[in-house]
Amino acid sequence: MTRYFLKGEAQARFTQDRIDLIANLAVLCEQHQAEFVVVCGDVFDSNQVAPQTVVRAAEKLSRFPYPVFILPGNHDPLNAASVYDTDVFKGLPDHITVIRDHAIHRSAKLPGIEVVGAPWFNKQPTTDLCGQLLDSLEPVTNGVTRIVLVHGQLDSLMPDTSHPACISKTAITRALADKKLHYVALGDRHSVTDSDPSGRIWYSGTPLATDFTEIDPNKVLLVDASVGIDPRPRVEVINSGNWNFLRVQENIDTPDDLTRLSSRLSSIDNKERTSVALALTGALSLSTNAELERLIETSRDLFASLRMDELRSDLAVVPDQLEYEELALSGYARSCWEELAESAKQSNEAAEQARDALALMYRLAERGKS
Ligand SMILES: [Mn+2]
Repeated sequence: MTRYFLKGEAQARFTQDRIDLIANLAVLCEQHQAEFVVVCGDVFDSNQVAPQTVVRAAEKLSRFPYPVFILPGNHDPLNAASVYDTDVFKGLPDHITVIRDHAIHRSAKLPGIEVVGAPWFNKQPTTDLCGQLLDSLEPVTNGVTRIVLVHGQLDSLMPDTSHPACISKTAITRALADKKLHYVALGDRHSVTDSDPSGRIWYSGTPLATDFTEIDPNKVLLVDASVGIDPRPRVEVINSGNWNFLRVQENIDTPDDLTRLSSRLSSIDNKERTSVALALTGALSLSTNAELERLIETSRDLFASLRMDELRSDLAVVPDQLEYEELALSGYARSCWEELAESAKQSNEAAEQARDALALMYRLAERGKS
């Protein structure tokens, strides 16, 4: 997965961490005595992902000591270009299963467990794939726990449910009542979501954060299927990732505000795995603005990335009399400054350009002083 704001080594670290996550999950399984893993779609960002990524992920999977069930999602659907039809995936050991149809999977290693899923075959399904699967299921035999793997958006969480591929929660609730399943593992949302009071319909979110929009990323769910049938499954949220995509919102008017921003940035742990988007508002003097630019410059190399979120920022740089005097300009430079300062007071596009020009002049004149 490439992120336009991650450059060079930060992108390489992100890519590697996503692959290492597979081995880390095995460690978590051991720690928590989990017996198998289900992954509900979008293991890969796309079927056109770099061959190196596929080979490396498959190699880690081939060493994974627990059974894994992988459901193709909208990013990695089972179409003609499917990543799951590559030789490396077809050569994976038997305990790594890609869900390719509605067949029920049982394993001698997992007595009393059934896994079934609704894979995506293309990026734009025109029907509720989960509902279709549930229709085809018979009630579960006594003593068996059946887990259903689904990918997509649950209608109960959507503001607009008109899309034909929306997953009907009513259909799931009905299937639960009909004893066709015990637990629905959902994928697509990147935030852990307990989607039903029964505790049987969960999005596990994303095991490694990928974007600024996620609410509760870096998590996996530990589900106790042995008590899954009655009265409700025990589900524990476990940390699995350590990337952070952080929006830092601050109002910057004075040098004190800048100090606050500076200490907020320096207090962030694990900077090399943190991407920061600065959403800054306020009206600041040229000297404070120059300080801010220095802070951004020095912080940038510490973080995986650090940039101004222009859409969410609104900073006006306003020269003050003191700065003018401090620079002790004369001759042409002085009249130029005065003219620009006059334009900067307006509230039009030219004023914005004048303020930018003043900021530049301030920096150059300051540099000339030292
Ligand atoms: Mn998806």
